[in-house]
Amino acid sequence: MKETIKPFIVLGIVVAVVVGSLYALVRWTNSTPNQQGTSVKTDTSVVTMEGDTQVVTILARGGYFPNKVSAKAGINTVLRMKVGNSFDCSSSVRIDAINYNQRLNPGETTDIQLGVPSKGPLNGMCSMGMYGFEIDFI
Ligand SMILES: [Cu+2]
Repeated sequence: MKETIKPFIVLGIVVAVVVGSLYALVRWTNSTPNQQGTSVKTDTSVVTMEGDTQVVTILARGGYFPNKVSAKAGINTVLRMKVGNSFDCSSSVRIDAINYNQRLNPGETTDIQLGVPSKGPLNGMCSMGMYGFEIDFI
C-alpha cells in the first residue's frame, strides 16, 4: 500500500516545485520593467530652491538628463541648462511655449527664465526635435 502512494507524493512535490518556480519567474519578469528606464521616470532630485526661485537643472549632452522633471507651479522658476563639453545637437535648445530657441555653448551653464509657470507640462527639445524633455508643473 505504502509503495503505491510514494510515487504520487514524489510527483506532488515535483509539481509544487515547478509551479512555485513558474510563479516566482512570472513575478520576477513582471517586476523587471519597473526597474529599467530610470531616465524616463519623473525626477525631482534636480529641483532646488535659491531664495524664492525654483531652479530646475537639466544636463544637455546627447539628450536631456533627466528628461522628465516634476516641479512646483506658481513660483518663479529658472531652467538651468548645463551643456556638456562636446558639441551635439542637444545644446541647441528650443522651448516653444516661451518662444525660446538658442544654441548654447558647450561646457557652459545657461539660466533660462521661465517666469511663474502655471500647472501643466512644459516641453522642450533640441532644434531638430530629436531629443526632448518635459517639466511637469504640479
Ligand atoms: Cu537634435
